[in-house]
Amino acid sequence: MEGPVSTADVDEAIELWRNRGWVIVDGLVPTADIDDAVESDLWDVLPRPDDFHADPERYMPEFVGDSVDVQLGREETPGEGQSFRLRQFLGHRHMPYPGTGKLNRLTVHRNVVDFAKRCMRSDDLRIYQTRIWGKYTGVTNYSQPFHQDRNHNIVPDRLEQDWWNLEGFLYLSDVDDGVAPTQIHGTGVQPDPEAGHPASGIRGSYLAYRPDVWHRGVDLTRPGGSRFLMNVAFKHAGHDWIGYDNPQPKSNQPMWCKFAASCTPAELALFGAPLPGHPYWTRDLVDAMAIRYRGLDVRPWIEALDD
Ligand SMILES: O=C(O)CCC(=O)C(=O)O
Repeated sequence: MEGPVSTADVDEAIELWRNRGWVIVDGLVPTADIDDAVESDLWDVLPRPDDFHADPERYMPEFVGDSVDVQLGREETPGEGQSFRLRQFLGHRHMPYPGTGKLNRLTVHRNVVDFAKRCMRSDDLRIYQTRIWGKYTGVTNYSQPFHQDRNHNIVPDRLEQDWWNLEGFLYLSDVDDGVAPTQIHGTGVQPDPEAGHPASGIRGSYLAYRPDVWHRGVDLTRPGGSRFLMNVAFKHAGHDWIGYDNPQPKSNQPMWCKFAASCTPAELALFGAPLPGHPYWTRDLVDAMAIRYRGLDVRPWIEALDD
């Protein structure tokens, strides 16, 4: 393997992502920012680990029922060892999240967005995947085979430089042995099942990988263990063949409106909103935007209108 598994040096991390395909950026988001958001909001969307493990039968229905796809809770794929099992995909929660809004703000944390822009050498990016994923020891065997993610793109991935998208996990809890650090291999041919490097990292670290990187989820083995992360993935604007999550279905709900009102034009553009100066905007539309997202600073849109 070329280079270290993880680094706190952002310049080095960008080179590793571009040249090797993956990197863990150690502590990309300050621990205090993560802890603040987790303590304020995460336990409104997922059970606290101590509660869950003290009484799994009580918390399981909520854990399953609030998952993005509750069908996953109904049956288990039989089999041992490295295999995809339906229940591995429980515990997904879509943005926007309830609470103070701090968890929503983490989605557009400046350090992650700047890192993605520098990796992809563009300011015109879209966040195309944004969700939380919680795993708890004992829910299922989380061990998967090595794979490349084929479900972010409706056509085959174009893998030359600058066609890349950037997949990423922002760690909301410390991820170390026993709580399922993703096993990362690299690009090339499918590795043998025992290959790879554990993507361990403290909370606030960001595992970034390209679509051609082989990786796999592993089981949580620590009694009472849990792992929480936020998927935040980026694509170039206009790459409509890539997608996963989109905010439109919830964009008239108060949680999204509060988040949108807190955003800069550049942050809203990460979800596809036209920037100030775009021909889309008229004075009436900017006024409607101010009503829809009460509190949004619409001055940049007004100032960019043609007279
Ligand atoms: O949860 C993980 O560590 C990786 C999961 C994964 O790669 C997948 O489900 O496609």
